[in-house]
Amino acid sequence: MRIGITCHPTYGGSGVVATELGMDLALRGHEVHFVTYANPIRLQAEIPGIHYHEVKVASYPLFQHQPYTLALASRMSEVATLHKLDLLHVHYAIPHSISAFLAKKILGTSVKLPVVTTLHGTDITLVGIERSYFPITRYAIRNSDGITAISQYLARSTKEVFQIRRPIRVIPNFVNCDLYKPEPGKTAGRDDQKTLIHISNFRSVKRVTDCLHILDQVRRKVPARLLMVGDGPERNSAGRLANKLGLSHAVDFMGKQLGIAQLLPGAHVLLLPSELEGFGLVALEAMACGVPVVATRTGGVPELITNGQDGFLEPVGNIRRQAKRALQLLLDPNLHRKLSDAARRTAQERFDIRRIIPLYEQYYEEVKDSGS
Ligand code: GMT
Repeated sequence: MRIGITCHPTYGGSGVVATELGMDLALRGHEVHFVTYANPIRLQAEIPGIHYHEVKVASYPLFQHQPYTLALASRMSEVATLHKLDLLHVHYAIPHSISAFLAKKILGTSVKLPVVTTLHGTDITLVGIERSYFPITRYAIRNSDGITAISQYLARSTKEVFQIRRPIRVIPNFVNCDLYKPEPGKTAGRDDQKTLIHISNFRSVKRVTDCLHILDQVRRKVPARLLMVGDGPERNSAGRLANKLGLSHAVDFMGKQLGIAQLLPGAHVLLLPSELEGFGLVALEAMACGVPVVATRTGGVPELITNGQDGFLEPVGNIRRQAKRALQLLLDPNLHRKLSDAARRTAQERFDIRRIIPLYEQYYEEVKDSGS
């Protein structure tokens, strides 16, 4: 198939999923056209079958905000015509789904361009429910030819909140278990100091400061450091809290990193204290690397982690219990090994890229055949 993909090309789960999906589709023989304003950060453009089309947004003094959504719609329609796209797959409802809808309108009825929208989490749970975006998000969901969500939780809440009656196909996030894999040598011999890791875009929904409070409690019993990977609005308040708690020497704010698959195997535990997660892709990446996760019981995370078997789930904001779980893992090598092995198994048996990509291929065929 000839597939167009649009995503937010920046650091973030939905862009990562879209990019990995596109690259794997290309490796499976499809022709894949990315249409975005910048090269998605993980895109390996040298893979045969991968094409990238930049969206240029012309500025004009009259515009206080440049109309990216419109420039994107124009570019989508051009790429669809030039490359005879069979389907357009957009990730994150706002604004991509609306641009795709407009692109279809530009093309008119003589050209078929089915649009699949994948919902990732905050496009529904935060942005979509904002008063200014609610009607257009609902319109986008109702008017896409196919809708997928990355967890049962997200499909359910989308249906409830936006009163959607049509089916939403759940296709979970995935990981490449050949790239994300344990490297026992990386933590062996590091028992003098344990390593906790947190990876996110440092938005308030991630509750990054909880990681510092957890580290504070852990360090009362075990020498430990915390790697804080990523950047975003809460970066400064996290830095200030680290100072206030006297933890600056034990916390490494590493900023945005590309080599997550190389960083993760060196950690003993991943912390994911989020208020809400549509899925929690980084938890899956950690599990594939055999790194047990201490996460919050929220959103789609319980569909990934089975509490006590391949990770731990605790209530949002309950630092004491999250710290206790991290300590259990750090102090009991048998428990750590058991959960590490089980986490890797879960990633391989349920979420490996080879299992999930065919579900998208099958869905594309269904949407195409349904004749939109
Ligand atoms: O986590 C973020 O805020 C980034 C966001 C995105 O769209 O880039 O992530 C969402 O999509 C990921 C990939 O599907 C999911 O694994 C994350 O759970 C989801 N984030 C939230 O719902 C907060």
